[in-house]
Amino acid sequence: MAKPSATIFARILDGELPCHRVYEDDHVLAFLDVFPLSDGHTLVIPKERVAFLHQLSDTAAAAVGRCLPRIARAVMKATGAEAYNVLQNNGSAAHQAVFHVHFHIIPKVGDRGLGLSWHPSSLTQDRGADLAQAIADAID
Ligand code: DGP
Repeated sequence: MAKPSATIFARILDGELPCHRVYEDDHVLAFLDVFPLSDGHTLVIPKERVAFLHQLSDTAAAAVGRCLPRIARAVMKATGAEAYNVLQNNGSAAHQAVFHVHFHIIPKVGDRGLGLSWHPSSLTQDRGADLAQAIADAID
């Protein structure tokens, strides 16, 4: 797996590669995705260089969380989109291609935007109780 310091996004942060920047503060950079699913498809990244969401510090996570709604509002205003998806992939099996944490803001306009294949099962009472307890116990 590529080290976060070697990713395309790290090189954008370092100014080695260009981007279409839409927002920047001390902890966060947002720029247009160069392979957009729709007009205005924007990537929001922490400046902290980790691959996965669960590795993010509370400070970096709070910074990203604070600006995501503002950037989403701007994307909607600029594109006229009235619907959008926020997507955040972790791991190759989950379709992550760039191993630096990033959130996609993807406007849904007509048939352009995120396509989803969603195959829900049904949570039983017992399984729900077991899983909720296991996850609650694992929270640090
Ligand atoms: P993901 O599959 O969640 O890791 O998404 C990575 C996204 O990054 C993908 O939608 C395409 C985008 N991307 C890849 N290389 C570049 C680049 O050099 N510049 C920009 N702006 N986006 C990139």
